[in-house]
Amino acid sequence: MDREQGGSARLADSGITLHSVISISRLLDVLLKAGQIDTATSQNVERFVQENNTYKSTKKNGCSAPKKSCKELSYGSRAALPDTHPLAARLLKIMEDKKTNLCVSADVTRSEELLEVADTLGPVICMLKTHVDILQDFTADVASSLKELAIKHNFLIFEDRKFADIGNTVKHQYEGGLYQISSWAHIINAHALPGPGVLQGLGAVGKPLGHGCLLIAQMSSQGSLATGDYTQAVVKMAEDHTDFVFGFISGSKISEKPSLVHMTPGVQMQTGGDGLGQQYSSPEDVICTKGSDIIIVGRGILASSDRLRAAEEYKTAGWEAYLKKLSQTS
Ligand code: 5BU
Repeated sequence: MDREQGGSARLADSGITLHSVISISRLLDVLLKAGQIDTATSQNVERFVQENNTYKSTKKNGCSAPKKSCKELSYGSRAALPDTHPLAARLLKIMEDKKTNLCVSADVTRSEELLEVADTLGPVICMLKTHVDILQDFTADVASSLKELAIKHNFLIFEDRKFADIGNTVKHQYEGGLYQISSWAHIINAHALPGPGVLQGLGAVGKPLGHGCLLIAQMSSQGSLATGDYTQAVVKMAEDHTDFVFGFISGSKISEKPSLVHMTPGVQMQTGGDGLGQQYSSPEDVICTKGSDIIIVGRGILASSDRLRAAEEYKTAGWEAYLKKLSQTS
């Protein structure tokens, strides 16, 4: 049986054609149709197979690009597409200009450290991701300083709030409370779980301000339930709300629309996990093999004794993977 994890491609590289009796996808089809397994199981297995495909083509630069139906466009070209959301266009332009697809996840608990991270790493990132509710000393001044640093270093601010309630509640959570997120974050994210009302509520606040939202289509944590049909439904919801949603949090490219941006957390040079469910992939794997656009890196940089040097290394790795991806489809 062909497990479809690279064996036939590897043999093909040596001029050998594999004739398999059955493939894993055919087997899944048969079992699904016979009612022996459910859709979720079938999709989980398919995902596992894809994620564990060890084949790296020797024909081009050693990176196995994802299946593509069309040519991969540069960040700059995507910024200029007519249906790209203005905020996504701004982001893609920053990425092109600064030659970076690195978003740093500034998961620190003191405001002074947050601002220090933003000022030090600002020159090498396209985006700074925050968790404002883990700060022990947040004030409105911190938000103002962060905004100034975003202007100084030309990056966008993404508050990783993961809104997941009815429209009326998320509207208040986004605009009000202690943090007044809409007054300083260009980007927020939301779970699609509550249905489109979550976007109506958030959009009522964010759209007039020119802000944008990412939908969480997949998560990097082990055993995440955001897979298969759920992920597909999130893609549809995003594609139906492109006046506010400009992309996804996902492990790989899940929409063929070049106007939508894919951002991936769970990135470190060393793959593995953190013992609390987080699962790591390398920048090369995320950008080149999985076809995502932006790497989100937290502890891979924050835990380093030289954060700037670590961020520069991630910036270079992410950018080289992007150039490799472009060269493979040009
Ligand atoms: P890390 O230190 O690189 O593991 O931090 C990852 C960050 O990305 C952290 O702030 C998480 O809350 C965030 N994250 C994630 O890790 N996985 C996800 O699926 C989503 C967000 Br959504």
